Amino acid sequence: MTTEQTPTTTTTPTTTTLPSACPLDCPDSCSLDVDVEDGRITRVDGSKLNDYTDGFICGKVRKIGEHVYGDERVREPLIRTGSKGDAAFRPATWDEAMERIVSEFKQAKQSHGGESILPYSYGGSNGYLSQDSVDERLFRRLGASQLLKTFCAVPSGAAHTGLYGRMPGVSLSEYVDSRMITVWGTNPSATGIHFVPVIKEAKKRGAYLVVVDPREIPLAKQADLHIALKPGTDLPVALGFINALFERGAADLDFLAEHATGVDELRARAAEWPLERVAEVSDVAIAKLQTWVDMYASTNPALIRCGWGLERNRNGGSAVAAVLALPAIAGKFGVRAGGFTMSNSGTWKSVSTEGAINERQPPTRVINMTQLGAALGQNAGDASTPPVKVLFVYNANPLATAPDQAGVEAGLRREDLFTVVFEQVMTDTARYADVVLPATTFLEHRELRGGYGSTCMFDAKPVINPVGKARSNASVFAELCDRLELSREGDPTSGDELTAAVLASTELGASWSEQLERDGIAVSDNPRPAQFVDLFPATADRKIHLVPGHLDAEAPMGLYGFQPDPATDAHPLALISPASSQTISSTFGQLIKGIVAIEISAEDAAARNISDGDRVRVFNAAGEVITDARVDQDLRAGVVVMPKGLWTRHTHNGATSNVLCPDTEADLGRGACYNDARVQVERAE
Ligand SMILES: Nc1nc2c(c(=O)[nH]1)N[C@H]1C(S)=C(S)[C@@H](COP(=O)(O)OP(=O)(O)OC[C@H]3O[C@@H](n4cnc5c(=O)[nH]c(N)nc54)[C@H](O)[C@@H]3O)O[C@H]1N2
Ligand SMILES: Nc1nc2c(c(=O)[nH]1)N[C@H]1C(S)=C(S)[C@@H](COP(=O)(O)OP(=O)(O)OC[C@H]3O[C@@H](n4cnc5c(=O)[nH]c(N)nc54)[C@H](O)[C@@H]3O)O[C@H]1N2
Ligand SMILES: [Mo]
Repeated sequence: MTTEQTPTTTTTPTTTTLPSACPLDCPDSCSLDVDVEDGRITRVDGSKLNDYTDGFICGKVRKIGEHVYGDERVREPLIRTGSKGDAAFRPATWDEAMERIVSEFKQAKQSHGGESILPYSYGGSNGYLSQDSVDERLFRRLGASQLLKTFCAVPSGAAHTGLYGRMPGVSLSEYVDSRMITVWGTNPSATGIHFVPVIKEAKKRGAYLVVVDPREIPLAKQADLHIALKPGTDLPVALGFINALFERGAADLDFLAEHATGVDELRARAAEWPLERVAEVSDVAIAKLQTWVDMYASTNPALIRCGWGLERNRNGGSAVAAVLALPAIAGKFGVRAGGFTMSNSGTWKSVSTEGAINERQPPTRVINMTQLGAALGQNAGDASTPPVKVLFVYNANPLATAPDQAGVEAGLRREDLFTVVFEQVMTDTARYADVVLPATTFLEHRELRGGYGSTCMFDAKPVINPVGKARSNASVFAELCDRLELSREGDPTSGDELTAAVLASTELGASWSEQLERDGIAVSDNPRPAQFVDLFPATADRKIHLVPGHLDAEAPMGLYGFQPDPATDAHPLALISPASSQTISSTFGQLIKGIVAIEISAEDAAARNISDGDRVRVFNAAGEVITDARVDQDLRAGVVVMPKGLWTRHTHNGATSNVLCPDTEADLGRGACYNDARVQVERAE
């Protein structure tokens, strides 16, 4: 065992229970108890250390043993022997695999410059030790291209930061005390399960529940009001809401005068959206909109839980900004259980990994990860921009998660591209690699992570030895630095050194470090913040900026400018691809057996002569998916649904919704527009 942990309990002479914490990309950050028998995990369950997750966990992590020990686990370095995409490999030693990578790095740098190397990573680990630390050191010192990480939370982050300076949200457990809850563009029954009992309890105590989601998600069935808007129309809905508040004298002008800037400007922009026009564009009955505005204006305390479903389109940044402006306009701040929650990552905003990286970022070119297909295109390089010659993928599975799947696939097939995929399992992307490196899971390495929903931090030690020859990100990137002679005296590299370097970046680090050592968990200095009571915007003047100039300049139509639906007569249906309860993005996708269906409304199915179980072709100009149809009686017309994160094996033709997703950019932050896919569906013969 590499671990130095002391067992907390001993259930049988050979079973020890060790503490851990889940760093997967989910707001909840569960604390875990892991039973280990003879060096193998036999049980994973929740622990009570995190009182928000309170001892229960999702089904995915409960059976993570199938991921850790499954047939598809990558257990040793592999070198390609067949064609790209075939997953034909031979085993290799770490030494051989590393030497091959080092020689490709050197060659690419020599002939095309450092920018011909593209590191590609995303949400595989939300921890400070396995992303933006030693990996960044290597790629900065190589002078590699930079990756703009735009898959998720970027338009919403830009809006949240622009208006409130990343002011953390109301803690999710506080929602029990709210009298009105609006769940906007998030489906916690899949994506943050611990919020569901909180809402149930609030309802029991009499809270009024509104769900804003094109789908009838489980919470919508219990809601007092379900606003089943057309995808991508949250912006007009929220602006219409703001306008209605001003019009009926329900705007809190005193609060706004004291705490906000841009009030008149926002009011003028919202005035373009009378509820009649909103109803038409969003396809929501005006009576419903009126009831909702009335309830919100008259109920206190009221909370809005804003999720990520509304940001993944051309209007996403402005939509989130307008939603987050609502509590300010309606005067919902200044009391407990009033205000909003978006991401709570702002709890850790004082933490920086720069000390762990230990190298400044050189001014190299930036590539938007959402446009990987274009970046890998044969002719993407010219005299001023070198071609990508080496792609190093880790913490990500772009063939399954990036838009423009056909473009990504064509790029990965390029014979003159050298691709490394550093992975836990043989993903769709890994099948195209020249070299596959085996990565440890969080149960096999140390991870330091601060949550973005529940506001606690964990320093989780490994509970088992690495499976096979798997290694952690930190150790592999440090060795690559060594082999390339890029390491320097004083570079933090071990788990202890990296953890210390990260925590040293913030004044609060000493206190957190002490708590982590003593309790196994650190909590923020203000775990139950009340907005505008003991928590204020982190903007320079501590005010809410309702129309921040930099966002107004960035958005193509100005902030709050609406871009119409991209549907055409040929491709009239909006394809949305929300999270499913079986995967975390594409993680654990290998464990889903069989074909995954597309959900279509009864009305749209009937119009196309499609019955439940029929094989269908879902298509647009970018490509097609052949899969089975599931006719959903509860789904609104005009929308079809296929979960994000599917693998190529889950459809009949090996393409997923991502083949239909455009690589266009949202209005803010150049974020991905997955839900702007517009398609047609027909029966496949
Ligand atoms: N089980 C599980 N949990 C997860 C994840 C997972 O994959 N699986 N992923 C994690 C990650 S990476 C993230 S970012 C979060 C995401 O968590 P959520 O915020 O819940 O995000 P999504 O699942 O993308 O979308 C949420 C809802 O938005 C709806 N939606 C789609 N388009 C629109 C729209 O235009 N307007 C509105 N109002 N709603 C719309 C969808 O129908 C969906 O029900 O969850 C995290 N937790
Ligand atoms: N169609 C569609 N696609 C989407 C979305 C959508 O709404 N629609 N939403 C997107 C969202 S919200 C997100 S966040 C992205 C996620 O996009 P990705 O980050 O590409 O997806 P993940 O499935 O999280 O991939 C993480 C991979 O990292 C690996 N991994 C985990 N830990 C480690 C580690 O410590 N070291 C190494 N080397 N590897 C590790 C896992 O095995 C996994 O294969 O997907 C996006 N894709
Ligand atoms: Mo995400």
